[in-house]
Amino acid sequence: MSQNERTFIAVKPDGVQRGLVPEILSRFWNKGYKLVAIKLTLANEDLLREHYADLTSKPFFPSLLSYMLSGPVLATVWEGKDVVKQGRVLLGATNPLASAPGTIRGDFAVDMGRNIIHGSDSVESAEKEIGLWFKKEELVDYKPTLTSWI
Ligand code: FUP
Repeated sequence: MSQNERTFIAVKPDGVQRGLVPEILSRFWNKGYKLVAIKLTLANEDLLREHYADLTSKPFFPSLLSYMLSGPVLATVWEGKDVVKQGRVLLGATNPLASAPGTIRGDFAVDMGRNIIHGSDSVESAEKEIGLWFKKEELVDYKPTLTSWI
């Protein structure tokens, strides 16, 4: 845990198409985190096989793949104290039926296969995922003026 910890958060195709991007970005900004990278992108199968390397043998992997390829993904990187763990708290449980109200999945989703958002589950995964989805020069280094007191 550090002040400069980073996490990878992706709004999945259903979240983008349902217009949930502003709501989701607001939740991270309002919590006090700093956005350091953002892009709307179409994933490809090679990227997703690396991103979900531990899930490729699961029976649900083909449907996860086609879901993640069904439209643009908003890839983001956020920075701040304990952002990996706190990001997962903001997201809620993987299965939206188990996600508490007040969390992103708890408020906006009902289906595990359409759970609108991804967040890194550890600092190590975050480093791997940031490297997969972003080039080094896409991560912006700046001092936030609005959140520096949080
Ligand atoms: P998470 O870390 O919350 O994204 O959850 P996982 O890495 O375990 O799963 C990645 C994605 O696979 C989930 F967001 C949804 C999907 N999934 C299923 O569709 N069925 C399952 O049984 C488990 C995961």
